Amino acid sequence: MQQPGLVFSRRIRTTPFTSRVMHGGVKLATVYNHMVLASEFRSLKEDCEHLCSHVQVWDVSVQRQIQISGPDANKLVQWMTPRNLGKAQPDQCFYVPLCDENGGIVNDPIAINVSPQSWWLSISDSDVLLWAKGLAVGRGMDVKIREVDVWPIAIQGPKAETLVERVFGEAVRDIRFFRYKRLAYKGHDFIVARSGWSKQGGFEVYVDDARLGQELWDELFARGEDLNVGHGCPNLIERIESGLLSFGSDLDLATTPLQVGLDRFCHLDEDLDSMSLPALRAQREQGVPSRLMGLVVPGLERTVEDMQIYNPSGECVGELTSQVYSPRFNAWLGYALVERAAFDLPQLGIDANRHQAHVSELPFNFDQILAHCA
Ligand code: THG
Repeated sequence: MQQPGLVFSRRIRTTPFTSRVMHGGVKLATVYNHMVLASEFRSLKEDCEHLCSHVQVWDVSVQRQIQISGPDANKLVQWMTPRNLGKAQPDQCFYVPLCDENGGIVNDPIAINVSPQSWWLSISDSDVLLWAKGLAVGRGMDVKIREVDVWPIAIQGPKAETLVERVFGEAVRDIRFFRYKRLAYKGHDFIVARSGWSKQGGFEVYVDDARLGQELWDELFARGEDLNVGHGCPNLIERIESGLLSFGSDLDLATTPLQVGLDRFCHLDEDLDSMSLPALRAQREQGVPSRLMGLVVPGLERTVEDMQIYNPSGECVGELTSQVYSPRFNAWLGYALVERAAFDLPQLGIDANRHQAHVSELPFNFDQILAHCA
């Protein structure tokens, strides 16, 4: 089936790298934070294999930076998240669920404390700017909130460190997971973090100068030729195999961190000024009404249209939030929000109950999956 193209405007924004991504042969794109994001180059399978063997450069400008600065910046950001920000090191990338007064997830950004009174929230796909401004105005807080001109590039894959070291020098090797350094490129300091939305290892460069960013992009491709550097983007197969969650699909305002396995980022026993703590504490007491689980169907080589999941009596006990066929495991992999009554079932029906899926914790337990697929 022919799919429609995408029209760019000030509503669906391009990035400094869009023409390069197009020359790189992007086949499918989506919209995220009102901005274009590639989703496929050759095919999901080939993109995934390349990502897991070599190194890719991703235009992840859609990871917009919401800057919250001013005397009340720390207070506002802490109010928005149940994770204790007091524990953030100055060079740390802090994965923080943002939750509303019911514990519902507003967004799940990476927060960086860029200077003593200033945070960058590297957001997933929802309008954090409006939420933060509303809270600040409502509470009369002394902060400035804006989306800054930053367009992150991700360099991902097993050869990412080699490539990034060629451009930024050997200091790159000393950056630990979810830490960052400011490293010079052509005389300009960029934030370079060991992070990225894959489990293949790699870095993210927070490009805050569009022209230099384009030179950096071209240099990564020039210097990476012998490493088989390629174009890429967040890959559906790889991210599901790796257990990474996607806001808007697997988590949203209707779910809390306790339901989607982000408990470790909620410091419920600490004395924090955070709006979601009472609701999250109450939910911990009562137990969650549903939770996100992994589903596996060995040998099922396609996706399914029916988003419901079923118990052995054929009753609907939840819904799929993400799914993909994994060539590596020759299995269909899904995430599902499963209702409490079905928590202990080892299998659940999918695809109008035509297939039985093995239930797994997230992230998936590969040994268990391989045993099922054997
Ligand atoms: N990088 C940056 N910004 C982002 C993303 C990113 N903004 C949008 C989106 N991705 C935010 N969501 C996530 C979700 C998961 C992770 C990062 C961002 C992630 N999680 C690791 C995990 O689940 O194992 C580690 C989390 C931790 O231990 O702190 O990487 O990718 N800049």
